[in-house]
Amino acid sequence: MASAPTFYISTAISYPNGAPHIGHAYEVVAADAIARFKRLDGFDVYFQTGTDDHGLKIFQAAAKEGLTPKELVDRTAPRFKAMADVLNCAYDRFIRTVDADHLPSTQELWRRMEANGDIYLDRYAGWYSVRDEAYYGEEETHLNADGVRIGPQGTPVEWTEEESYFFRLSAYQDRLLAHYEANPSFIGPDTRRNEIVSFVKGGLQDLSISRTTFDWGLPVPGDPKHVMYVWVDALNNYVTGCGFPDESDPRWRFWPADVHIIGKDITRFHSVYWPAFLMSAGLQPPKRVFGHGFLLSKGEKMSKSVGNVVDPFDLTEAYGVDQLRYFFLREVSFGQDGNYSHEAIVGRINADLANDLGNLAQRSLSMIAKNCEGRVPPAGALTEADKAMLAQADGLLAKTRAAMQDFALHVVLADIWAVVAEANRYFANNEPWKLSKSDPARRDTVLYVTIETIRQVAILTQPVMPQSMARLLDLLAVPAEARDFAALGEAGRLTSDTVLPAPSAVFPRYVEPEDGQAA
Ligand code: ME8
Repeated sequence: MASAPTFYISTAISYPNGAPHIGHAYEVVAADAIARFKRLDGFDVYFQTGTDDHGLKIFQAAAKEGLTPKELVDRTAPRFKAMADVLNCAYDRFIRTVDADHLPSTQELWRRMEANGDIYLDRYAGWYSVRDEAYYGEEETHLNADGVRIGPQGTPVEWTEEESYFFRLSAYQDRLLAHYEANPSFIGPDTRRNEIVSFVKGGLQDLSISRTTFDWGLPVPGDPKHVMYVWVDALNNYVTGCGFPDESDPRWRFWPADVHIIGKDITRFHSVYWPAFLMSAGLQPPKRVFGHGFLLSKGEKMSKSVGNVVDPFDLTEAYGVDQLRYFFLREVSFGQDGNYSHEAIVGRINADLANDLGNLAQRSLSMIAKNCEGRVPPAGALTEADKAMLAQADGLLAKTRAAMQDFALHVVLADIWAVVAEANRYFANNEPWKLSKSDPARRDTVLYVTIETIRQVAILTQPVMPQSMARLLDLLAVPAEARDFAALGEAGRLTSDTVLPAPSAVFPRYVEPEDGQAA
Protein backbone atom coordinates (compact mmCIF):
# COMPACT_ATOMS: atom_id res chain seq x y z
CA MET A 1 0.00 0.00 0.00
CA ALA A 2 1.33 3.44 -0.92
CA SER A 3 2.11 5.51 2.18
CA ALA A 4 -0.23 8.40 2.97
CA PRO A 5 0.77 11.84 1.70
CA THR A 6 2.33 14.03 4.39
CA PHE A 7 0.90 17.28 5.66
CA TYR A 8 2.86 19.55 8.03
CA ILE A 9 1.04 22.46 9.61
CA SER A 10 2.29 24.84 12.29
CA THR A 11 1.09 27.83 14.24
CA ALA A 12 3.37 30.70 15.17
CA ILE A 13 5.15 30.10 18.46
CA SER A 14 3.78 32.60 20.99
CA TYR A 15 5.77 34.94 23.20
CA PRO A 16 5.16 33.75 26.75
CA ASN A 17 5.76 37.22 28.21
CA GLY A 18 2.31 37.14 29.77
CA ALA A 19 -0.85 35.05 29.75
CA PRO A 20 -2.25 33.63 26.50
CA HIS A 21 -5.09 35.66 25.02
CA ILE A 22 -7.98 35.00 22.68
CA GLY A 23 -5.84 35.74 19.58
CA HIS A 24 -3.52 32.88 20.54
CA ALA A 25 -6.55 30.65 21.13
CA TYR A 26 -7.99 31.55 17.74
CA GLU A 27 -4.80 30.68 15.88
CA VAL A 28 -4.23 27.30 17.51
CA VAL A 29 -7.89 26.30 17.05
CA ALA A 30 -7.82 27.21 13.36
CA ALA A 31 -4.63 25.22 12.79
CA ASP A 32 -6.02 22.29 14.77
CA ALA A 33 -9.19 22.24 12.66
CA ILE A 34 -7.13 22.12 9.47
CA ALA A 35 -4.88 19.40 10.91
CA ARG A 36 -7.88 17.30 11.97
CA PHE A 37 -9.52 17.77 8.56
CA LYS A 38 -6.38 16.49 6.83
CA ARG A 39 -6.05 13.53 9.20
CA LEU A 40 -9.66 12.51 8.55
CA ASP A 41 -8.97 12.93 4.85
CA GLY A 42 -6.20 10.35 4.98
CA PHE A 43 -3.05 12.48 5.30
CA ASP A 44 -0.03 11.67 7.47
CA VAL A 45 -0.21 14.87 9.53
CA TYR A 46 2.36 16.64 11.69
CA PHE A 47 1.02 19.59 13.68
CA GLN A 48 3.38 21.75 15.71
CA THR A 49 2.72 24.67 18.06
CA GLY A 50 4.67 26.12 20.98
CA THR A 51 6.35 29.12 22.57
CA ASP A 52 9.08 31.59 21.60
CA ASP A 53 10.97 31.75 24.88
CA HIS A 54 13.94 33.99 24.05
CA GLY A 55 14.51 37.64 23.14
CA LEU A 56 14.56 41.12 24.56
CA LYS A 57 10.81 41.25 25.12
CA ILE A 58 10.97 38.23 27.45
CA PHE A 59 14.17 39.55 29.05
CA GLN A 60 12.47 42.87 29.89
CA ALA A 61 9.22 41.26 31.05
CA ALA A 62 11.19 39.03 33.44
CA ALA A 63 13.18 41.97 34.82
CA LYS A 64 9.92 43.80 35.54
CA GLU A 65 8.69 40.86 37.59
CA GLY A 66 12.00 40.38 39.38
CA LEU A 67 12.52 36.98 37.76
CA THR A 68 15.22 35.50 35.56
CA PRO A 69 14.01 35.04 31.96
CA LYS A 70 14.11 31.26 32.42
CA GLU A 71 11.98 31.51 35.57
CA LEU A 72 9.47 33.63 33.73
CA VAL A 73 9.10 31.35 30.70
CA ASP A 74 8.98 28.24 32.86
CA ARG A 75 6.03 29.80 34.61
CA THR A 76 4.19 31.14 31.56
CA ALA A 77 4.92 28.71 28.70
CA PRO A 78 2.95 25.88 30.41
CA ARG A 79 -0.11 28.17 30.36
CA PHE A 80 0.09 28.22 26.57
CA LYS A 81 0.30 24.47 26.48
CA ALA A 82 -2.59 24.18 28.94
CA MET A 83 -4.63 26.50 26.71
CA ALA A 84 -4.02 24.33 23.63
CA ASP A 85 -5.02 21.29 25.71
CA VAL A 86 -8.18 22.88 27.10
CA LEU A 87 -9.15 23.87 23.57
CA ASN A 88 -8.74 20.21 22.57
CA CYS A 89 -5.98 20.89 20.07
CA ALA A 90 -4.34 17.64 18.97
CA TYR A 91 -0.81 18.91 18.31
CA ASP A 92 2.00 16.43 17.72
CA ARG A 93 4.60 18.56 19.46
CA PHE A 94 4.48 21.59 21.70
CA ILE A 95 7.93 23.02 21.04
CA ARG A 96 9.73 25.53 23.23
CA THR A 97 12.79 27.35 21.97
CA VAL A 98 14.54 26.42 25.23
CA ASP A 99 14.16 22.72 24.29
CA ALA A 100 17.50 20.91 24.09
CA ASP A 101 17.29 19.98 20.39
CA HIS A 102 16.60 23.53 19.28
CA LEU A 103 20.10 24.91 20.00
CA PRO A 104 22.11 22.54 17.78
CA SER A 105 19.49 22.80 15.07
CA THR A 106 19.52 26.60 15.00
CA GLN A 107 23.32 26.79 15.23
CA GLU A 108 23.51 24.49 12.22
CA LEU A 109 21.22 26.81 10.23
CA TRP A 110 23.53 29.69 11.18
CA ARG A 111 26.64 27.76 10.16
CA ARG A 112 25.16 26.90 6.78
CA MET A 113 24.15 30.49 6.12
CA GLU A 114 27.66 31.57 7.14
CA ALA A 115 29.28 28.89 4.94
CA ASN A 116 27.24 30.23 2.06
CA GLY A 117 28.84 33.66 2.56
CA ASP A 118 25.63 35.31 3.78
CA ILE A 119 26.71 36.34 7.30
CA TYR A 120 29.17 39.14 8.08
CA LEU A 121 30.11 41.21 11.15
CA ASP A 122 29.43 44.98 11.19
CA ARG A 123 27.78 47.60 13.37
CA TYR A 124 24.03 48.09 13.57
CA ALA A 125 22.56 51.53 13.98
CA GLY A 126 18.83 51.87 13.53
CA TRP A 127 15.32 51.61 14.94
CA TYR A 128 14.22 48.59 16.94
CA SER A 129 10.78 47.74 18.33
CA VAL A 130 10.97 45.51 21.40
CA ARG A 131 7.22 44.80 21.24
CA ASP A 132 7.53 43.51 17.65
CA GLU A 133 11.12 42.26 18.08
CA ALA A 134 11.72 43.90 14.71
CA TYR A 135 14.12 46.31 13.01
CA TYR A 136 12.60 49.04 10.89
CA GLY A 137 13.90 51.49 8.34
CA GLU A 138 13.60 55.17 9.30
CA GLU A 139 11.07 55.66 6.47
CA GLU A 140 8.79 53.07 8.11
CA THR A 141 8.62 55.06 11.35
CA HIS A 142 6.97 58.35 12.34
CA LEU A 143 6.77 60.63 15.38
CA ASN A 144 3.44 60.53 17.23
CA ALA A 145 1.75 63.48 18.96
CA ASP A 146 3.86 62.89 22.09
CA GLY A 147 7.09 62.95 20.11
CA VAL A 148 7.58 59.19 20.46
CA ARG A 149 8.88 57.42 17.35
CA ILE A 150 6.47 54.70 16.23
CA GLY A 151 7.00 51.75 13.87
CA PRO A 152 4.66 50.43 11.17
CA GLN A 153 2.74 48.18 13.61
CA GLY A 154 2.03 51.10 15.93
CA THR A 155 4.60 50.16 18.58
CA PRO A 156 7.39 52.43 19.90
CA VAL A 157 10.84 51.99 18.39
CA GLU A 158 14.17 52.88 19.98
CA TRP A 159 17.51 53.83 18.48
CA THR A 160 19.93 50.92 18.78
CA GLU A 161 23.66 50.88 18.03
CA GLU A 162 25.88 47.88 18.54
CA GLU A 163 28.23 45.40 16.92
CA SER A 164 26.12 42.86 15.10
CA TYR A 165 26.21 40.03 12.63
CA PHE A 166 24.24 40.70 9.48
CA PHE A 167 22.42 38.42 7.10
CA ARG A 168 22.82 39.38 3.44
CA LEU A 169 19.09 39.70 2.81
CA SER A 170 19.69 42.21 0.02
CA ALA A 171 21.13 39.39 -2.09
CA TYR A 172 17.79 37.53 -1.98
CA GLN A 173 15.47 40.11 -3.49
CA ASP A 174 15.41 38.57 -6.97
CA ARG A 175 15.23 35.00 -5.76
CA LEU A 176 12.35 35.82 -3.44
CA LEU A 177 10.43 37.64 -6.17
CA ALA A 178 11.04 34.71 -8.52
CA HIS A 179 9.80 32.36 -5.81
CA TYR A 180 6.56 34.36 -5.31
CA GLU A 181 6.07 34.44 -9.06
CA ALA A 182 6.60 30.71 -9.52
CA ASN A 183 4.47 29.81 -6.48
CA PRO A 184 1.39 32.03 -6.60
CA SER A 185 -0.14 30.43 -3.52
CA PHE A 186 3.02 30.83 -1.40
CA ILE A 187 1.54 33.76 0.55
CA GLY A 188 -2.13 33.82 1.41
CA PRO A 189 -4.54 35.48 1.43
CA ASP A 190 -3.91 37.53 -1.73
CA THR A 191 -3.99 40.91 0.03
CA ARG A 192 -1.06 39.78 2.17
CA ARG A 193 0.78 38.54 -0.90
CA ASN A 194 0.45 41.90 -2.64
CA GLU A 195 1.80 43.75 0.41
CA ILE A 196 4.82 41.47 0.60
CA VAL A 197 5.58 41.59 -3.11
CA SER A 198 5.60 45.38 -3.07
CA PHE A 199 7.72 45.43 0.10
CA VAL A 200 10.33 43.18 -1.52
CA LYS A 201 10.19 45.08 -4.82
CA GLY A 202 10.99 48.23 -2.81
CA GLY A 203 14.43 46.76 -2.06
CA LEU A 204 15.74 44.71 0.86
CA GLN A 205 18.35 45.79 3.36
CA ASP A 206 20.67 43.37 5.11
CA LEU A 207 19.26 42.20 8.42
CA SER A 208 20.90 42.49 11.82
CA ILE A 209 20.79 38.96 13.25
CA SER A 210 22.66 39.12 16.56
CA ARG A 211 22.64 41.15 19.77
CA THR A 212 25.29 41.82 22.43
CA THR A 213 23.39 44.01 24.92
CA PHE A 214 21.62 41.13 26.64
CA ASP A 215 22.22 37.40 26.80
CA TRP A 216 18.77 35.75 26.72
CA GLY A 217 19.09 33.86 23.47
CA LEU A 218 20.97 31.19 21.59
CA PRO A 219 24.74 31.83 21.40
CA VAL A 220 26.19 32.53 17.97
CA PRO A 221 28.47 29.62 16.98
CA GLY A 222 32.09 30.64 17.55
CA ASP A 223 31.23 34.04 19.07
CA PRO A 224 29.20 33.49 22.24
CA LYS A 225 29.19 37.13 23.33
CA HIS A 226 26.52 37.49 20.65
CA VAL A 227 23.10 35.92 20.96
CA MET A 228 21.10 35.25 17.82
CA TYR A 229 18.33 37.66 16.87
CA VAL A 230 15.15 36.14 18.30
CA TRP A 231 13.51 35.75 14.90
CA VAL A 232 16.32 33.54 13.56
CA ASP A 233 15.88 31.42 16.68
CA ALA A 234 12.07 31.44 16.48
CA LEU A 235 11.65 30.67 12.79
CA ASN A 236 14.04 27.76 13.03
CA ASN A 237 11.56 25.98 15.35
CA TYR A 238 9.79 24.76 12.25
CA VAL A 239 12.76 22.65 11.13
CA THR A 240 13.87 21.68 14.64
CA GLY A 241 10.51 19.92 14.87
CA CYS A 242 11.42 17.83 11.81
CA GLY A 243 14.70 16.69 13.32
CA PHE A 244 16.95 19.15 11.45
CA PRO A 245 19.85 18.82 10.76
CA ASP A 246 19.44 15.02 10.88
CA GLU A 247 17.86 14.38 7.51
CA SER A 248 17.67 10.67 8.33
CA ASP A 249 15.24 11.48 11.14
CA PRO A 250 11.81 10.05 10.24
CA ARG A 251 10.26 13.46 10.97
CA TRP A 252 12.29 14.99 8.15
CA ARG A 253 9.70 13.59 5.74
CA PHE A 254 7.44 16.47 6.77
CA TRP A 255 9.76 19.19 5.45
CA PRO A 256 9.01 21.44 3.58
CA ALA A 257 6.00 22.37 5.71
CA ASP A 258 2.70 22.52 3.85
CA VAL A 259 1.60 25.65 5.67
CA HIS A 260 2.65 28.00 8.44
CA ILE A 261 -0.52 29.47 9.94
CA ILE A 262 0.36 32.86 11.42
CA GLY A 263 -1.20 36.26 12.14
CA LYS A 264 -1.02 39.02 9.56
CA ASP A 265 1.42 41.10 11.66
CA ILE A 266 4.22 38.58 11.20
CA THR A 267 3.82 37.79 7.51
CA ARG A 268 7.04 39.59 6.61
CA PHE A 269 9.13 37.39 8.89
CA HIS A 270 7.61 34.23 7.43
CA SER A 271 7.47 35.09 3.76
CA VAL A 272 10.64 37.20 3.37
CA TYR A 273 13.20 36.42 6.07
CA TRP A 274 12.40 32.74 6.59
CA PRO A 275 12.53 31.61 2.94
CA ALA A 276 15.71 33.66 2.48
CA PHE A 277 17.37 31.95 5.48
CA LEU A 278 16.32 28.56 4.13
CA MET A 279 17.53 29.27 0.59
CA SER A 280 20.84 30.39 2.04
CA ALA A 281 21.13 27.18 4.08
CA GLY A 282 20.25 25.06 1.04
CA LEU A 283 16.84 24.03 2.38
CA GLN A 284 13.46 24.28 0.71
CA PRO A 285 11.09 27.05 1.77
CA PRO A 286 7.71 26.10 3.26
CA LYS A 287 5.05 25.52 0.61
CA ARG A 288 2.69 28.13 1.97
CA VAL A 289 2.40 30.88 4.54
CA PHE A 290 -1.10 31.94 5.53
CA GLY A 291 -1.59 35.18 7.48
CA HIS A 292 -4.95 35.16 9.26
CA GLY A 293 -6.63 38.32 10.50
CA PHE A 294 -6.95 39.67 14.02
CA LEU A 295 -9.70 38.90 16.42
CA LEU A 296 -10.97 42.18 17.72
CA SER A 297 -12.97 42.74 20.85
CA LYS A 298 -15.90 44.80 19.56
CA GLY A 299 -13.70 46.36 16.90
CA GLU A 300 -10.59 47.06 18.97
CA LYS A 301 -7.33 45.18 18.90
CA MET A 302 -6.84 43.29 22.12
CA SER A 303 -3.92 44.35 24.19
CA LYS A 304 -2.98 44.50 27.81
CA SER A 305 -2.61 48.28 27.68
CA VAL A 306 -6.18 48.67 26.40
CA GLY A 307 -7.34 46.28 29.12
CA ASN A 308 -9.62 44.20 26.93
CA VAL A 309 -7.72 40.94 26.88
CA VAL A 310 -10.20 38.10 27.04
CA ASP A 311 -9.03 35.05 28.90
CA PRO A 312 -9.48 31.92 26.75
CA PHE A 313 -9.91 29.72 29.82
CA ASP A 314 -12.82 31.89 31.02
CA LEU A 315 -14.39 31.75 27.56
CA THR A 316 -14.39 27.96 27.41
CA GLU A 317 -15.93 27.86 30.89
CA ALA A 318 -18.65 30.28 29.88
CA TYR A 319 -19.60 28.86 26.49
CA GLY A 320 -18.04 25.40 26.10
CA VAL A 321 -14.97 24.34 24.13
CA ASP A 322 -16.69 23.22 20.94
CA GLN A 323 -19.01 26.20 20.99
CA LEU A 324 -16.03 28.55 21.15
CA ARG A 325 -14.18 26.66 18.40
CA TYR A 326 -17.27 26.81 16.18
CA PHE A 327 -17.73 30.50 16.85
CA PHE A 328 -14.12 31.37 15.97
CA LEU A 329 -14.17 29.48 12.71
CA ARG A 330 -17.73 30.24 11.53
CA GLU A 331 -17.99 33.88 12.51
CA VAL A 332 -14.67 35.10 11.13
CA SER A 333 -13.74 34.80 7.45
CA PHE A 334 -10.37 33.12 7.76
CA GLY A 335 -7.82 35.65 6.54
CA GLN A 336 -9.89 38.71 7.53
CA ASP A 337 -10.21 40.44 10.89
CA GLY A 338 -13.24 39.47 12.92
CA ASN A 339 -15.14 40.70 15.92
CA TYR A 340 -15.80 38.96 19.15
CA SER A 341 -18.76 39.82 21.37
CA HIS A 342 -20.92 37.99 23.88
CA GLU A 343 -24.02 38.61 21.75
CA ALA A 344 -22.39 37.20 18.62
CA ILE A 345 -21.26 33.99 20.28
CA VAL A 346 -24.62 33.42 21.99
CA GLY A 347 -26.30 34.03 18.63
CA ARG A 348 -24.21 31.33 16.96
CA ILE A 349 -24.69 28.84 19.82
CA ASN A 350 -28.46 29.22 19.89
CA ALA A 351 -29.16 29.59 16.17
CA ASP A 352 -26.62 27.36 14.41
CA LEU A 353 -25.93 24.76 17.08
CA ALA A 354 -28.96 24.43 19.38
CA ASN A 355 -31.66 25.18 16.75
CA ASP A 356 -30.39 24.16 13.35
CA LEU A 357 -28.34 21.08 14.07
CA GLY A 358 -29.21 20.19 17.68
CA ASN A 359 -32.98 20.33 17.28
CA LEU A 360 -32.99 18.43 14.02
CA ALA A 361 -30.93 15.62 15.56
CA GLN A 362 -33.01 15.59 18.72
CA ARG A 363 -36.36 15.58 16.91
CA SER A 364 -35.47 12.90 14.38
CA LEU A 365 -33.74 10.64 16.90
CA SER A 366 -36.58 11.00 19.42
CA MET A 367 -39.12 10.00 16.76
CA ILE A 368 -36.98 6.97 15.94
CA ALA A 369 -36.70 6.03 19.62
CA LYS A 370 -40.47 6.25 19.96
CA ASN A 371 -41.65 4.80 16.66
CA CYS A 372 -38.90 2.60 15.27
CA GLU A 373 -37.91 0.56 18.34
CA GLY A 374 -34.78 2.68 18.66
CA ARG A 375 -33.25 1.20 15.51
CA VAL A 376 -32.07 2.83 12.30
CA PRO A 377 -35.29 2.74 10.27
CA PRO A 378 -35.51 0.99 6.89
CA ALA A 379 -35.29 3.19 3.81
CA GLY A 380 -38.01 2.41 1.27
CA ALA A 381 -38.13 3.56 -2.35
CA LEU A 382 -36.54 7.00 -2.60
CA THR A 383 -38.48 9.96 -3.99
CA GLU A 384 -36.80 12.73 -5.98
CA ALA A 385 -36.75 14.84 -2.83
CA ASP A 386 -35.00 12.06 -0.87
CA LYS A 387 -32.44 11.61 -3.62
CA ALA A 388 -31.82 15.34 -3.83
CA MET A 389 -31.27 15.52 -0.06
CA LEU A 390 -28.80 12.64 -0.07
CA ALA A 391 -27.02 14.06 -3.12
CA GLN A 392 -26.44 17.30 -1.23
CA ALA A 393 -24.98 15.44 1.72
CA ASP A 394 -22.84 13.25 -0.57
CA GLY A 395 -21.58 16.36 -2.39
CA LEU A 396 -20.20 17.97 0.75
CA LEU A 397 -16.82 16.26 0.74
CA ALA A 398 -15.83 17.70 -2.63
CA LYS A 399 -17.08 21.15 -1.63
CA THR A 400 -15.33 21.26 1.71
CA ARG A 401 -12.11 19.91 0.25
CA ALA A 402 -12.17 22.69 -2.33
CA ALA A 403 -12.71 25.33 0.37
CA MET A 404 -9.92 23.78 2.43
CA GLN A 405 -7.49 24.30 -0.47
CA ASP A 406 -7.58 27.98 0.48
CA PHE A 407 -7.94 27.28 4.21
CA ALA A 408 -11.39 28.89 3.99
CA LEU A 409 -12.66 27.38 7.23
CA HIS A 410 -15.67 29.68 7.33
CA VAL A 411 -16.67 28.44 3.84
CA VAL A 412 -16.28 24.82 4.96
CA LEU A 413 -18.73 25.48 7.80
CA ALA A 414 -21.07 27.58 5.64
CA ASP A 415 -21.24 24.73 3.10
CA ILE A 416 -22.01 22.20 5.82
CA TRP A 417 -24.63 24.42 7.43
CA ALA A 418 -26.30 25.00 4.06
CA VAL A 419 -26.94 21.26 4.03
CA VAL A 420 -28.17 21.42 7.63
CA ALA A 421 -30.63 24.13 6.53
CA GLU A 422 -31.70 21.99 3.60
CA ALA A 423 -32.20 19.02 5.93
CA ASN A 424 -34.43 21.16 8.15
CA ARG A 425 -36.52 22.17 5.11
CA TYR A 426 -36.68 18.55 3.98
CA PHE A 427 -37.82 17.42 7.44
CA ALA A 428 -40.43 20.18 7.70
CA ASN A 429 -41.77 19.60 4.17
CA ASN A 430 -42.09 15.85 4.60
CA GLU A 431 -43.76 16.08 8.04
CA PRO A 432 -42.77 12.60 9.23
CA TRP A 433 -44.64 13.17 12.53
CA LYS A 434 -47.91 13.11 10.58
CA LEU A 435 -47.19 9.82 8.84
CA SER A 436 -47.19 7.35 11.73
CA LYS A 437 -50.75 6.23 11.05
CA SER A 438 -51.16 6.94 7.35
CA ASP A 439 -47.83 5.79 5.96
CA PRO A 440 -45.26 4.50 8.51
CA ALA A 441 -43.00 3.17 5.73
CA ARG A 442 -42.75 6.66 4.24
CA ARG A 443 -42.11 8.09 7.72
CA ASP A 444 -39.23 5.65 8.16
CA THR A 445 -37.69 6.64 4.84
CA VAL A 446 -37.84 10.34 5.73
CA LEU A 447 -36.25 9.65 9.11
CA TYR A 448 -33.57 7.51 7.49
CA VAL A 449 -32.67 10.21 4.96
CA THR A 450 -32.59 12.81 7.74
CA ILE A 451 -30.23 10.92 10.03
CA GLU A 452 -28.06 9.78 7.13
CA THR A 453 -27.61 13.47 6.28
CA ILE A 454 -26.81 14.21 9.93
CA ARG A 455 -24.23 11.41 9.88
CA GLN A 456 -22.32 13.07 7.07
CA VAL A 457 -22.63 16.51 8.65
CA ALA A 458 -21.25 15.11 11.90
CA ILE A 459 -18.28 13.40 10.23
CA LEU A 460 -17.35 16.56 8.36
CA THR A 461 -17.77 18.81 11.40
CA GLN A 462 -15.47 16.72 13.62
CA PRO A 463 -12.42 18.89 12.84
CA VAL A 464 -14.18 21.93 14.31
CA MET A 465 -16.17 20.35 17.16
CA PRO A 466 -14.47 17.02 17.92
CA GLN A 467 -16.22 16.22 21.20
CA SER A 468 -19.76 17.13 20.24
CA MET A 469 -19.53 15.39 16.91
CA ALA A 470 -18.18 12.26 18.60
CA ARG A 471 -21.30 12.32 20.79
CA LEU A 472 -23.56 12.82 17.82
CA LEU A 473 -21.90 9.95 15.97
CA ASP A 474 -22.33 7.84 19.12
CA LEU A 475 -26.06 8.63 19.03
CA LEU A 476 -26.10 7.37 15.43
CA ALA A 477 -24.16 4.22 16.46
CA VAL A 478 -21.46 4.97 13.89
CA PRO A 479 -18.48 2.74 14.73
CA ALA A 480 -15.12 4.38 15.45
CA GLU A 481 -13.57 3.04 12.26
CA ALA A 482 -16.32 4.57 10.10
CA ARG A 483 -15.80 8.17 11.16
CA ASP A 484 -13.20 9.36 8.67
CA PHE A 485 -13.85 10.88 5.27
CA ALA A 486 -13.56 7.53 3.53
CA ALA A 487 -16.92 6.73 5.16
CA LEU A 488 -18.66 9.72 3.56
CA GLY A 489 -21.15 9.30 0.75
CA GLU A 490 -22.66 5.96 -0.15
CA ALA A 491 -19.68 4.03 1.17
CA GLY A 492 -20.73 4.51 4.79
CA ARG A 493 -24.55 4.68 4.64
CA LEU A 494 -26.28 3.92 7.93
CA THR A 495 -27.40 0.32 8.17
CA SER A 496 -31.10 -0.17 8.82
CA ASP A 497 -31.95 -2.06 11.98
CA THR A 498 -28.79 -0.98 13.84
CA VAL A 499 -29.68 -0.42 17.48
CA LEU A 500 -29.32 3.22 18.55
CA PRO A 501 -28.64 4.48 22.07
CA ALA A 502 -31.27 6.58 23.85
CA PRO A 503 -31.20 10.07 22.32
CA SER A 504 -29.98 13.08 24.32
CA ALA A 505 -29.38 16.72 23.45
CA VAL A 506 -25.91 17.49 22.05
CA PHE A 507 -26.20 21.28 22.05
CA PRO A 508 -28.03 22.93 24.93
CA ARG A 509 -29.24 26.50 24.38
CA TYR A 510 -27.16 29.19 26.02
CA VAL A 511 -29.10 30.71 28.88
CA GLU A 512 -27.84 33.88 30.55
CA PRO A 513 -26.62 33.19 34.09
CA GLU A 514 -29.03 34.28 36.87
CA ASP A 515 -27.27 37.55 37.67
CA GLY A 516 -27.15 38.47 33.99
CA GLN A 517 -23.37 38.33 34.01
CA ALA A 518 -21.88 36.36 31.16
CA ALA A 519 -18.26 35.46 30.59
O1 ME8 B 1 4.51 37.09 17.11
N1 ME8 B 1 -5.97 37.95 16.87
O2 ME8 B 1 4.29 35.90 19.07
P1 ME8 B 1 2.92 36.55 19.64
C1 ME8 B 1 -5.47 36.93 16.16
N2 ME8 B 1 6.68 34.94 18.86
N3 ME8 B 1 -4.19 36.55 16.22
C2 ME8 B 1 -3.37 37.21 17.04
C3 ME8 B 1 -3.83 38.28 17.83
C4 ME8 B 1 -5.21 38.65 17.72
N4 ME8 B 1 -5.75 39.63 18.42
N5 ME8 B 1 -2.77 38.74 18.54
C5 ME8 B 1 -1.71 37.96 18.21
C6 ME8 B 1 4.92 36.29 17.93
N6 ME8 B 1 -2.07 37.06 17.29
C7 ME8 B 1 6.21 35.54 17.67
C8 ME8 B 1 5.97 34.52 16.58
S1 ME8 B 1 6.74 32.50 14.98
C9 ME8 B 1 8.19 31.85 14.46
C10 ME8 B 1 7.17 33.69 16.19
C11 ME8 B 1 -1.21 36.03 16.67
O3 ME8 B 1 2.70 35.87 20.94
C12 ME8 B 1 0.03 36.63 16.04
O4 ME8 B 1 -0.27 37.19 14.79
O5 ME8 B 1 2.99 38.02 19.60
C13 ME8 B 1 0.93 35.41 15.95
O6 ME8 B 1 0.65 34.65 14.80
C14 ME8 B 1 0.54 34.63 17.21
O7 ME8 B 1 -0.70 35.16 17.66
C15 ME8 B 1 1.59 34.73 18.30
O8 ME8 B 1 1.81 36.10 18.59
